Amino acid sequence: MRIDVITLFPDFIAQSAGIGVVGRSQERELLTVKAWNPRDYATGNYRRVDERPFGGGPGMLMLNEPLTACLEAIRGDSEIPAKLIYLSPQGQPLTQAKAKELASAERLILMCGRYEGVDERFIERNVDEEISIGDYVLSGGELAAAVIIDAVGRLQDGALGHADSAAQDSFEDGLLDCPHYTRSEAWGTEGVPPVLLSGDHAAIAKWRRQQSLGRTWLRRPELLAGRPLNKADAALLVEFQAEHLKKVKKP
Ligand code: 9D3
Repeated sequence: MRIDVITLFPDFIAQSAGIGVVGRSQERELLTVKAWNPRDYATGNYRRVDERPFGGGPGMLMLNEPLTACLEAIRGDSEIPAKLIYLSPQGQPLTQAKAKELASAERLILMCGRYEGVDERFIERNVDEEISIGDYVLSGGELAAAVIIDAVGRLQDGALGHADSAAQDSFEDGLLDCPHYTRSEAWGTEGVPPVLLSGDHAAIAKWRRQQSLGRTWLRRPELLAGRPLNKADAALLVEFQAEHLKKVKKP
């Protein structure tokens, strides 16, 4: 897969896509991330990339011409067709389902806004999808692009090791992860649920599933709302809820 990114901060994109699972995906040529700077397509002595909005008011917009020239250069750099995705607070929220859909494309172009954003006509003419990463205010689209590159890059075939195969992910089955424990010189096994030390793999799997269900119920009940549980899961959750009630009701 290839991802081209339009950004006034190409170094940030290159750096963030250079680490961890995504960095390794690039080294193994499962993924290529290329950042393009509209400033390189700006004209005049000042190479301006911002402009005042029609109608006045505070703040600037991205200047259209450098964006258009940059996009043309990107489209000309490869024959592979690509959707243009604009990262913006007005977009559809990113989900794991959307990440999967994007991960199946051969090529994507991500556009990061700065200032107050992009001329609506540029969006109408060029943008295929608008995506937000959540309901909070960022100062530009770069962190959102890095999030998408990470979510999509790790889904490329062969990117993940066995341990965190995509099928094991929290959200893959719509539940939060169970708690984890490891060796500690200082803490020993104190506070570690005994079942994890039992060596009984079936009991451990059952406990983990129950913790996933229970924590989802406690912390993110909306994830369970539209989701019928099978008999085994329903029984595990009822047992967790009973245990939880005992704990919180103790005088
Ligand atoms: C005057 C109101 N503006 C500033 C408070 C609106 C505004 C413009 C530009 C708010 C944020 C931004 C920059 N944000 C992004 O480019 C962005 C973003 C985000 O802020 N939140 C969640 N997802 C995304 S994706 C791109």
